[in-house]
Amino acid sequence: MATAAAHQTAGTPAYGAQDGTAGPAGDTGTDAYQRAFDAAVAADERIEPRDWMPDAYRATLVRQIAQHAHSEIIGMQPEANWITRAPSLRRKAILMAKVQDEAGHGLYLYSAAETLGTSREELLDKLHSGRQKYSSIFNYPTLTWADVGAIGWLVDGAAITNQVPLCRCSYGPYARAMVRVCKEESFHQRQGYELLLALSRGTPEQHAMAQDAVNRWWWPSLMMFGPPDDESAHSAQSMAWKIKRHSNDELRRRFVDICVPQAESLGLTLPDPDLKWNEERGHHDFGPIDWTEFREVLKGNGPCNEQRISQRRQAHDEGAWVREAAAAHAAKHTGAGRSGGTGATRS
Ligand code: BYC
Repeated sequence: MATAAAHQTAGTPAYGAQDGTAGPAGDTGTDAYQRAFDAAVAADERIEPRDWMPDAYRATLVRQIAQHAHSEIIGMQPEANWITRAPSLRRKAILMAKVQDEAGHGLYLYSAAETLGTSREELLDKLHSGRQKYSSIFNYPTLTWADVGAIGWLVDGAAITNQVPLCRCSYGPYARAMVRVCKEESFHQRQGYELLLALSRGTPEQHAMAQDAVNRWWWPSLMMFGPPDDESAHSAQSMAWKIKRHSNDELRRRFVDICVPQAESLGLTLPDPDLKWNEERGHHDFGPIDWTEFREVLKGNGPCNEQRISQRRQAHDEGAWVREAAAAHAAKHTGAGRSGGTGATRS
């Protein structure tokens, strides 16, 4: 919420008591808080960490932001796989920067989740034990160099289509994190497009490699937007709370419409014989998505699910000494501050 004062001037009670027991003067219980929350959402104001919010709103945000954060850090793996094999120093530097950006996105998102009262340790534990999801897309392998281009163009393109509306999410810290993430994702999408264009205009073998990558990544990219609207468990409530601004199908249609002319400029074909412009609907029609495959990937049966999680667990275990050293360093400095030390012991 923008400010408590803004609510008072709007005739709604000020926020602050997270347990909802101390209502505004003359009002007790959570009802007044609920009304103020509803009014803030209706007025397109931002809900901030110290504002009262319904438990289910908080839980939905933690679920979505955690899944998003996990996707960013798991999403580093398929591309990092190509850093040592990038075909030039320029491509290597670009790819390293991109993969580092994904780590940064994970950090912004875990921090946003922490503002909701959940710790990063708890979320990582849920990821490692399979109790929280990450995006289905990262369970597919990167078989050739062209896959790096296809991920940038299609996967980051889909991510931007999904995430630009999240910059207007009702929860302030998530919305603000998305602004920076989207700027960086735009760079990622362009590097993918430029990489595919170079391959497409290269030798016949390079063109074929680019086409093969697009063939394999197209359908999984469409699945990134989530199940069809009539099977989306959370969409209606998330849209009512203005966490999501558009339905899964709406964003998927928008993405297809964006990609068709881009594929033409790339000189590549999208692997869907049913893809055609529908004048009446003002959108492209496209063929059926294999939702059985999507459900299997979510159940853990995609081509790389096991590999992704075991590599993540291994990286976490191998990083234990860094976390321990950081905690010891922080404790040393906090201790020095508390004891009124002169700072002489600080490094
Ligand atoms: N994969 O009711 P629904 C990136 C789950 S990272 C896996 O429609 P909702 C990048 C869903 O969680 C991009 N699970 O859910 C990084 C729910 O399960 P639970 C990641 C999926 O939340 C590195 C169930 O299916 N982006 O760009 O209303 C390199 C029912 O679905 C998927 C985000 O995370 C999926 N694709 O809508 C390059 C964006 N789809 O929780 C690039 C933020 C659905 O009930 N998230 N499920 O067990 C969102 O916008 C929404 O959460 C979704 C799903 C649109 C994904």
